[in-house]
Amino acid sequence: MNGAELLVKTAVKAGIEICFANAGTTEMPTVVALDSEPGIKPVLCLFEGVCTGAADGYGRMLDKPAMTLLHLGPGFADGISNLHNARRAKTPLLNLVGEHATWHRASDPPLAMDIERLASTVSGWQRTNSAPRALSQDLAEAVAASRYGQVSTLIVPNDHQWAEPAGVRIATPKFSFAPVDSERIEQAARLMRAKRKAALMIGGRALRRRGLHAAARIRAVTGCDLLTDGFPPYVERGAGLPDVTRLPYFPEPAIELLSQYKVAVLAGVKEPVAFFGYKGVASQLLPEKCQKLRIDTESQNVIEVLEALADALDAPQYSKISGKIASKRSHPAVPAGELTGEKACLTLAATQPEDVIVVDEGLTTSFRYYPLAAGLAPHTYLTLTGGSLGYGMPCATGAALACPDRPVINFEADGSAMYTVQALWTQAREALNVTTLICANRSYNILRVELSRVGIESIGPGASSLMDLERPSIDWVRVAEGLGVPAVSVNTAEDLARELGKATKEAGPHLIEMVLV
Ligand SMILES: Cc1ncc(C[n+]2csc(CCOP(=O)(O)OP(=O)(O)O)c2C)c(N)n1
Ligand SMILES: [Mg+2]
Repeated sequence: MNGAELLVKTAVKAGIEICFANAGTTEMPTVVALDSEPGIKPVLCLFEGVCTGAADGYGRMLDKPAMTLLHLGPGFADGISNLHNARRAKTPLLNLVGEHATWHRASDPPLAMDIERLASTVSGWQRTNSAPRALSQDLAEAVAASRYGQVSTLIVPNDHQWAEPAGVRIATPKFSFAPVDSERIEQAARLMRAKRKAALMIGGRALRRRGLHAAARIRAVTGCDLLTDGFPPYVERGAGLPDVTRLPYFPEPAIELLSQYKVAVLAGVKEPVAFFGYKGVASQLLPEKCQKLRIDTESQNVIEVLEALADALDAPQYSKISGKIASKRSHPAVPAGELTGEKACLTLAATQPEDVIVVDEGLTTSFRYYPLAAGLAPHTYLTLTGGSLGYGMPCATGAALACPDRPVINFEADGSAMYTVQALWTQAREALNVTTLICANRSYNILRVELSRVGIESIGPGASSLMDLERPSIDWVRVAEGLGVPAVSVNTAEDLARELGKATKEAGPHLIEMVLV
């Protein structure tokens, strides 16, 4: 067995089932080794930002890592933006990066780059393999580290992949969460029993069903409100589940909302901060006087931590309190007439199928959607946690591969879509059930909103040319069809409802351009 086969066998044993790849000469042994192991599905992505974003989407859905295979420093650099989003989302993710042969590196060949420095900006765990015989152990450690909710990066020299080390055993990842800190739990229980206005801010795994149930139990006995950050990576939503308030994007309304709380217990999230610094507005969103307590660490399972707190408060089981706390089923109607952002949100809420995964990168068009969706049929909702554009299409691609039996709807702003539009090709090739809704407002609209916030209402032609997406306007139907995805353009709510209904029922990817007024 050569080093590359050792890597692939170790990955299979560690539960890795998919590899989003864009490889080159330095990764060739690993490319070949993937055929020796049917356990890993190789998926070609035509840009590394698609590989990393797809691995993020896959990891968010299954809470286990997908693997990427990236080419040297330049390939890794292409993927960094979505690795940043994955890091912010605390997604388990494994990168395998090829490096030049050890004996060749010193001659400084054209593609040589400081991969370790690049990797360190996004990786919670990283290593450059030092010997072929350590490859299996390195990979097992990388997978184990990723399971806590972080990006792991293993850099492997090309000659180590070809080498055939003798007598190496396939290693298995050793992974377990740190135990719950019972003193912390007691402290939190005391705080929450004190009958002061309390917020329970939850994030990460806490927004999965079991975490939500535990949070609801805590709410049932303490009356606390349930909140999450502005851009949660993964939330299970819908009728039967407790609703979690999302912090507004701009700091002023967020600060206003949080000003009522005397106590904030944080689980799976750090203290919320403003997305940007605006002169005269605080960075921290919780009031200074509010008593804050984080009850988990990154190495604990926040679900277990919340369940321990619910038990410490003698909270009844979820089935006993769900009638009081869970969202009731709502049936919003399809609106009529010319499509606006608001009507796009209403139409999606009225039409989305049960069990759908909604990947939201709809920015100024989609922000009205979240409150409309609390009472819909159960579904999963993913957002742009790290703020780096171009996550939506790749993330939808990875989510669809993780959950092939579920429909995926990608609510996607037109500017953001163009960063990683190559993902459509992978959706076509893999026949993925993704329906992309393009929000064609033909501008970087949010930048205009940000400008008017600081009082600038009129801008010159130069600045304006950096914010409009006209001259030419993007022909979304042809872009999609050119990449193998059937597409239509709509400009009324009725047409959108009809096309969305059709697209989500038909197998394979679809794109609907929503021309917005
Ligand atoms: C990688 C990256 N580049 C640039 C930006 C800055 N930026 C934030 S929003 C935005 C424009 C978004 O336009 P679009 O996706 O069309 O959404 P809209 O504002 O029109 O709703 C830009 C360029 C960013 N957040 N991330
Ligand atoms: Mg736009």
